[in-house]
Amino acid sequence: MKGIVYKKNADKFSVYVNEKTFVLTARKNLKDQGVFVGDVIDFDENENIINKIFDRKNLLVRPPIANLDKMFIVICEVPKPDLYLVDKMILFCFIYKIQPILVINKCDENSLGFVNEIENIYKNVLKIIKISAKTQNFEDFLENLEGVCTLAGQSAVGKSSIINAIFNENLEVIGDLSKKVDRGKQTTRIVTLYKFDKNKYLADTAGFSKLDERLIDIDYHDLKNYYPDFLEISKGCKYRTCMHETKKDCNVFLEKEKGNISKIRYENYIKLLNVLKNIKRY
Ligand SMILES: Nc1nc2c(ncn2[C@@H]2O[C@H](COP(=O)(O)OP(=O)(O)O)[C@@H](O)[C@H]2O)c(=O)[nH]1
Ligand SMILES: [Mg+2]
Ligand SMILES: [Zn+2]
Repeated sequence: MKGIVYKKNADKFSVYVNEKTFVLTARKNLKDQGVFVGDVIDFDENENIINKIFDRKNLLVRPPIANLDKMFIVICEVPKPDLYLVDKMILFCFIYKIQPILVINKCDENSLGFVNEIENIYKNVLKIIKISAKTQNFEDFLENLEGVCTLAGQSAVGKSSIINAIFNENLEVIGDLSKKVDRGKQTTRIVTLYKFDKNKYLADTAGFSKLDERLIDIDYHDLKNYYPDFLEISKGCKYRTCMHETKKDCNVFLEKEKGNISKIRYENYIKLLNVLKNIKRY
């Protein structure tokens, strides 16, 4: 049988198939390779043994999770967003083939000015949805919940409230996943997926509240390729290899001055470029 690992407890792995939970162990030859939450596996339902791990789309180390499809990056007006962190998260997603979605939470109290500003900065970068966990106004969030998803964002933006709001909505949560124990006080090391109907999985991890640049494993020369909002404008740079660092011959810089590229996005790009240049990779 085929299933998705939703829980890992030492060397036991749980899957939920045909309305039944199976607790499995991995075959010897799979033990070295490791089995992770999010893995799609083939297992023997009589012996409760994992035979095979299907090829992964991605594998994240901290927190440990495989095959992540979407990351909901949550922000709100208060506490004030750290847009450098947001930009790092978006970049991380693009590198690992995860779809980033920007969630503006607390829309029951955000000012219009704030929401407009965020939409202006990010409209050419990623999908934006506006919700309120407090007033249970989050249909857009549920619609976008598909595949293996996770919440990310700095502390106090409402990540736990969103998970709670989903539970309160009485969405059907399957199997022993409906147990509410430990919700809210997760560590970064243990990940469980909550499974909702129709292939909707949401990781309960709080592990994406910061993002160490060392996890961004790219050559700094390639950084510019992960900025969809720079792409079209960068065709006007004099040199194809332009990294948009200097005024001279750079159309991205020029358009930033004119306000056609977000000043904040640009400044955070330069900051990140310099950080990546100084990371020693072995
Ligand atoms: N006004 C308002 N407050 C919210 C909303 N969502 C969460 N909060 C509040 O924001 C604070 C932090 O929420 P929490 O879920 O703990 O954030 P987390 O640290 O990201 O998990 C709490 O006091 C919540 O009640 C919302 O949609 N609107
Ligand atoms: Mg929380
Ligand atoms: Zn340039």
